[in-house]
Formats: sequence, structure tokens, C-alpha cells
Amino acid sequence: MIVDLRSDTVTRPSHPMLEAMMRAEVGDDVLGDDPSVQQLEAMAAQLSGKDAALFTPSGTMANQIAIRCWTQPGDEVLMDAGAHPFSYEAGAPGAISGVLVRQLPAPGGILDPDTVFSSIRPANDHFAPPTLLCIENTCNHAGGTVYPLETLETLGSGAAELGLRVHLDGARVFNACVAQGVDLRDIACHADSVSFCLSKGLGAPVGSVLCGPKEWIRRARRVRKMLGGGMRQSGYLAAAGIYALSHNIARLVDDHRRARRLYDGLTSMGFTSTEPQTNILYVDVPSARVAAEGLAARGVHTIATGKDVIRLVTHLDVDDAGVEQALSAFGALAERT
Ligand code: TLP
Repeated sequence: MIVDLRSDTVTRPSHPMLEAMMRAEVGDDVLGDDPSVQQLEAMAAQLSGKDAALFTPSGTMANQIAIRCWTQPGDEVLMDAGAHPFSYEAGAPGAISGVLVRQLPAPGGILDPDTVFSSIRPANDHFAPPTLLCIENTCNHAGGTVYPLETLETLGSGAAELGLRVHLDGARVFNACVAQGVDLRDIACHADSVSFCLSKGLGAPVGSVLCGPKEWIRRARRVRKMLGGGMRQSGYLAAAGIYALSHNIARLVDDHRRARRLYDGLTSMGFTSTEPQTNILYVDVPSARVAAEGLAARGVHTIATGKDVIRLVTHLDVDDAGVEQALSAFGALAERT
């Protein structure tokens, strides 16, 4: 059996999801008449507590539209140095929005409000004006870590006082919701805009949603068009998203439980790993490329994210048997090293 732990992006639509896609009523979303896309956007707005929402082809596009719509060229955008929009989006903030990214340290993936606010310089013609703070929840590069709600509150209210907008990259925000037992709106209320991915742990094949104020989303729609993200019968994809939001949120606890089982098994074999708060682990191995090849030979796919680190991500296509298979592949690796 193949156990694909490379990312939660690898999930395939289930049969019921495919059936929902086949039954979808569609129109032409660029012409504004796709009922399924409209339904998904209304659902996302309602879940996030924002006025409006926009269906995008990817989380990357959602983040970059947010940056573009909250800033002017020459502005400064603050984020964790390892944050996705800066570290994994191909230089897009500079290329698409002409902004400077101020990279902040974020131990454990969590920005410290004092660090953020003390890095903000007073208005002065020498300085790029800071206008946007990006927060990633859960934080991918730190191992799916979850922002405490009080920290989000402090960051959100402090940013507002200083005149900064807040965009929450919530690619995996539902993992945070489930881990904390809260609704999306309890997290999203601390940000001006929030994006979340349907194509990760929620199991849809494609798509993300960007949520925010009504007039701002109208502009975001235009920027999506500019970037080539206007889609036509995208209702088929939106139907997968509606299915995902209706059926696949609560079950994320299973992914968290399996990540914990992986952690317990790996640490008992002597491996060191980040302790999962949600569905991601970074495991230290002597040579990541060789380790990943050895695991793959046993049907366990992982990603070498550094010279001596591999990432494991649990998701709805990895069951308990898959986790045990992964642990025995690591067992064989431990014997070899
Ligand atoms: N992350 C991917 C890779 O790009 C690293 C993954 O496998 O984890 N924000 C966050 C926090 C993300 O982790 C990702 C994808 C995105 C945004 C972008 O989403 P997509 O892949 O839909 O553009």
C-alpha cells in the first residue's frame, strides 16, 4: 500500500464528493452566474463572519490577491520569515504587489506581538510604510502550530491601533479550529481578511477561498481576473468545496490523532521530531534525501524539506494502517542507521 505523507494537498476526492461535483449546477462564473460558486462563497462568508468571499484556484493566489488589495507599491508587509507568501510563493509579493516583506522571527511559528509592534517604525519619509501584517495559522514550517486566541487578539487589536491591516493565511485554519474547539469566526474576527484552502485536509481537489469586506472582495475579484484566476464552470470545483466544508471539518481530529501516533511511535524509536499540535511533523534524520528514498522504497512518501529534516503530513487518505506502515518503514530506517 502507498502511504503518501508528503502533504495534505495529495488527497483525492471521495466518491460522494465526486457525485456532488457531478450533480453541481453550473454557469459561467466570470459572467457572474454560477450558482454553485455563489453558494460556496456565501457559505465561506458566513463561516468566517466576513461580508463576502471569493473562490480562487489556489491558496497562493488568495494570499497574493490579499496582499495586492491591502497595499500600495512600496509598502512594507510584515510576516514571519518562514511564512508561505514570502518563502514559498515564488517571490510574488515583490513581483505582483511591489511591496517589501519585513521578515520577522516567529519561534514555533507564532509571531510575538512585542516583536511585531517594536519592529514598526514611525512615519518618516525614509521608511517604507508598514500597512499589512500577515499571520499564518496553522503555521506550516513550524509543524502545524496553532496561534493561541489571545495572541491573535493582541496582534489584531494592536495592528488596528497602528493602522495596519491583518491578513490571515488560514490554508489550514480548520485544523486550528478543530484543535482549539472553536469556530472559524472566532479566529477570523482578529483579521481583516482570511483565506483557507479546500484542497488540503478538507479533501477537495482544487481551490481556496478568500473572505473579507464586501467592497474589498469586489476589488479582489478584479485582481483575480488580472492574474488569470477567473474560472468559468468552476461550480464543479465549488461543489467539491461545499462538500468539503459540510463533511470534512470535524474529521480533522482523526488526522491530528494519527499525527500524534506517528510522533509517539517515532520518538519511542529514538527519532526527534516537532511535537504535532495538528497534522504536521518535521522529523530529524541523518540524510533527508536518502531517508526519503528508503521510506519510499517501503511505499511511504515524505518530503525532504531540509538536509536532515523530512516532513510528514496526515490527511484523510491516510488511515491507521497507513500510519503503522509508516512507523515500520521508519523502524527499518532506524535499524540501518
Ligand atoms: N503549502 C504546500 C507547499 O506549498 C509548501 C504544502 O504542501 O504545505 N499557505 C500555506 C500555509 C500553505 O501551506 C500553502 C501550501 C499555501 C498557502 C498555498 O496553497 P496552494 O498550494 O493552494 O497555492
